[in-house]
Amino acid sequence: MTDRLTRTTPKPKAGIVHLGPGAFFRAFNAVYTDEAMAKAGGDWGILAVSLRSPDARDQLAPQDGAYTAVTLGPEGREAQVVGSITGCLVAPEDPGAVLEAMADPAIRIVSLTITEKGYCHNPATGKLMRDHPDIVHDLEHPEAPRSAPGFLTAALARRRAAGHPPFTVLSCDNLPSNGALAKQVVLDFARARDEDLAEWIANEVRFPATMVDRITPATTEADIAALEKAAGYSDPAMVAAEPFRQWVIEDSFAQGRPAWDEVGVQMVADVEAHELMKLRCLNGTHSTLAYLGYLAGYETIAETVADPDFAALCRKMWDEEIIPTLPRPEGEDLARYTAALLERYRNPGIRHRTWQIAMDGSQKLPQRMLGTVADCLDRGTVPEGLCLAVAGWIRYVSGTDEAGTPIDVRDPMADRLRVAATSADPVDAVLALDAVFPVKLARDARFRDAVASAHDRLMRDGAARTVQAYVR
Ligand code: CS2
Repeated sequence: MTDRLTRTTPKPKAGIVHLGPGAFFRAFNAVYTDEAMAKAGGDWGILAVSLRSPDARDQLAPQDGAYTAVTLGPEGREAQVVGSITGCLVAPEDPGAVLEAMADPAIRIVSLTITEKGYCHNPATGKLMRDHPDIVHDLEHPEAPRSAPGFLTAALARRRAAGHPPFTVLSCDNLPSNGALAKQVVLDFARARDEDLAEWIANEVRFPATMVDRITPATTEADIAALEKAAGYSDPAMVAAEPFRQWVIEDSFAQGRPAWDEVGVQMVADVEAHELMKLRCLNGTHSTLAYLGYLAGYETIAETVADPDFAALCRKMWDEEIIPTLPRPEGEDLARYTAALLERYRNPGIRHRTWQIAMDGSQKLPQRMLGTVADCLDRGTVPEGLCLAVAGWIRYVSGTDEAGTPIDVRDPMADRLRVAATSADPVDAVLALDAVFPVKLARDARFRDAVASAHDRLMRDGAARTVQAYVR
């Protein structure tokens, strides 16, 4: 039998509860926090909470919370054992235990990586969806919630009732103004329960914004086997990510924070310019490559950008469409940033599947592409590359690829999207979905016509030839 991983450092005391213990959290928040504690101390261990599946707990518990973070560089791999996780709870098994942990005054930060759809908001308006099934449930059962807004509100209510100061809510998802969005959904939820509670939250709780960046594909059996071969132990909780990482945080914490600034985190007064740069340059082209690359038959991002036409597609979109809409964040050079991005996409050590990134497009498109499109239109230009990407998404969510094979489309709106994208008039039917497309944009004939013509072309010539025609 192969050996198991064991803890190499003493277990810290928990100061953070983290919702969403997936691969990204384990390659990012938990690593930075581990390094910050090693450097500067502090009781900032992390109690991880899964809102859905027991997988993370089942993998982490036998290892007492320890796991291996592997860095996959173009020239090889490096491994580090991470000890910042103190335990892992599975919310559906015992929501009361999660609330109790969040209400404990030793917890000073509750951080989130729950993906876009975890906020239960309308992506086009940023408001809480009152008719979301989890929100309906949580308003009826506030002490046994399912959703992140439900847990945050109930835990804050307990702290207020007990006279404890609130925790800081730290959103680490790829959403613009993620702090303000987290605040919005929590306040919308709290208002539906108790106006006084909502007012207390509005006045007392900090919701700093963050920009997070590290490419971290889902861990595969092959990753686990490779680590086992190299290190001599089997670690099902391991993660593998690229060498690059960047975390920019608005420095607004009511009760302290780990010494993240000592391990490379940028603590700043305003995150917005960094956030826009990352969401539009990285996530915008990532999603573009995901839809068009998948349709062209490519399995990973590295394979997609090995095709020179797809690499040229990114370059052209950055130079002509995306960068002109961006303010320059302090300390960044956008030409250098995007050149480095292409190298990150090319990293052959990272097998990031186009199918994985293609997930949840209805929740991702607004901040990744549509804001840029709207800004271009306001400036009087039609961003053909982004319109092609939107058309690629419409083609993708129809649920059948270019060879007629079904696509496993994962999206909370998958059914509605398929109906719209396979209707007689797919582009108009999809643009009419106002949870995704702001009405002003959907009504802009320049946008509509560019998407429609790209969609016609995709249907006629396929993705590879359409991309080629766009870049040449
Ligand atoms: C990706 C992101 O899956 C996706 O949608 O675009 O997870 C991306 O890898 C990260 O934002 C990189 O920081």
